[in-house]
Amino acid sequence: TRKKVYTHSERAALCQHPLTQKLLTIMDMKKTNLALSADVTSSKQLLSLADSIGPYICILKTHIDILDDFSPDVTAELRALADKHNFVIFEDRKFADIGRTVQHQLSSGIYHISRWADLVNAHPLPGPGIIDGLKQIIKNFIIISYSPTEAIEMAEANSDFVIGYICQSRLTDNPQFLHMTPGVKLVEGGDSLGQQYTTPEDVIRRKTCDIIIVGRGITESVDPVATAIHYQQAGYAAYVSLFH
Ligand code: BMP
Repeated sequence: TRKKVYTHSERAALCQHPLTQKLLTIMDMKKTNLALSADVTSSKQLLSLADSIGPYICILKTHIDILDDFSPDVTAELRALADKHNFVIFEDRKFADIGRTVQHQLSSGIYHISRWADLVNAHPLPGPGIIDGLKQIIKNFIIISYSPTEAIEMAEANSDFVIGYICQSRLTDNPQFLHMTPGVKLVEGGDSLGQQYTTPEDVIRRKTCDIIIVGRGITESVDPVATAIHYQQAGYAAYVSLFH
């Protein structure tokens, strides 16, 4: 467990990175630690989710390459919605190559990720070159912590760029780094392809992570907006309970 638990606004004041400050301020103002993983294959559906659920989230997480009907208008529209509802766009690209290749993957191709994403993520496995490559093109990224030792080392060495981790439990007491956890549902369980779910309460209270990432728990529910509000409330109540 952590030695000291900071509120979102206390942490915003402690953090140096502008995007971390922005995110923590959004979390504080909108009372949400919910990230929506909008894993749909239709652009219309993606934009509709972003607009209707935008008021309740701090982050919209995308997999832009799963859209069947991608066009640059979609990302322009997403940017407008991010400004309208005040959320951060995180493209879950999981970069994992040498520096020069990830630079191309980030700025070129069909998606031009660096033009519209606030945040991307990378595996620590390729070593420091991946960070150096990404750094020259985008200001913000997070590290996926399947190998925690390497992830922490890389994050600490690049705290001007790395804003946090994708992980299943808190890796470090350093309040500068946000911990974001996927595999969250209101009811524990799994899917038929190996996904394991834990609850908002477990992620925020027991594992002391900062942000819950929820996909199908919301997108496949009968009423996604009402369900998103439910996750927002469950996640935020767990955060508030840390101070009681
Ligand atoms: P869902 O809540 O529908 O299971 O979606 C989880 C989302 O989080 C997916 O977009 C997936 O790519 C992502 N994710 C994950 O599930 N586990 C990881 O270890 C890393 C991820 O990015």
